[in-house]
Amino acid sequence: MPDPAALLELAIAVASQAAEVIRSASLADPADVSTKSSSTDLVTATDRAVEVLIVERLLSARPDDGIEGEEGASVEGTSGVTWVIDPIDGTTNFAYGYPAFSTSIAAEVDGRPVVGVVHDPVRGQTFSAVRGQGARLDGRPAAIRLAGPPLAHALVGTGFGYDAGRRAAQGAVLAQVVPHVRDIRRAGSAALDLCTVACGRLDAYYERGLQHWDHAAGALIASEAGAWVGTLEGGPLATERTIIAARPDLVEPLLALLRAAGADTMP
Ligand code: LIP
Repeated sequence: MPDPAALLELAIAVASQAAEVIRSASLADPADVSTKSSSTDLVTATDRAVEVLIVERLLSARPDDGIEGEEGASVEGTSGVTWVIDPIDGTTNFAYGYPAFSTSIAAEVDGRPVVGVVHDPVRGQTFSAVRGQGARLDGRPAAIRLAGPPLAHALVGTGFGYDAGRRAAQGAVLAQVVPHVRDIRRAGSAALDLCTVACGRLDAYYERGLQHWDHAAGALIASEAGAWVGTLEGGPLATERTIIAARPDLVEPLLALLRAAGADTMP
């Protein structure tokens, strides 16, 4: 078993180096922005450059590790450790200069996250967790709001996919959810949303269609902070499921509300 503290230290250092590139990036040249899975799914030259930097730094420190990156980096490792990387989570925000995006780096051992780091280059904040050792914000313990308002007064985060059909279905579910909560927040970065629950700035978050790299680090941070992290449909976190992170006391009413809203039958 690799030393989790060493993996954490490496991930934090590399995420901070990535932040320097992100902060100094300019998207002046329109060619720097292109699309992927749909016309609304943006990728920038900075996403790609930051992923190359992160992979270089991780593999120069740990050459036998594996890599799974959003922008295509894929390395089969021999050490049992695989790094799951989202160089810029919230790329649409980044491309617009809308200040809500992050770098997400998780270390998984035999498919299980053991270390998670989410760095917010706009606020200069680093969320982190080691499995079984709690969550931290800038090195200080971070925890969910243990007690708080009932669902009707809960602040809930969510998000929408890049496929128009799925967006329509997510909008229909949201129309059913909004009257039954305090309000909704749509930040645009799942990794940040999960960390926002982890430090009590949101009471709950749910989204369907997230990729592994969107949630690998943030889900560990939220669960180590005391949140219930799971899926509406039951079973492990997966793209075809609705991922939820919430104060434990909100889980049952939130699951019931999402089911009543048809979230478990969305495309
Ligand atoms: C984004 C997620 C966000 C979701 C977007 C997109 P990306 O990831 O963080 O929660 O609503 O559709 O998936 O594409 O910016 O890495």
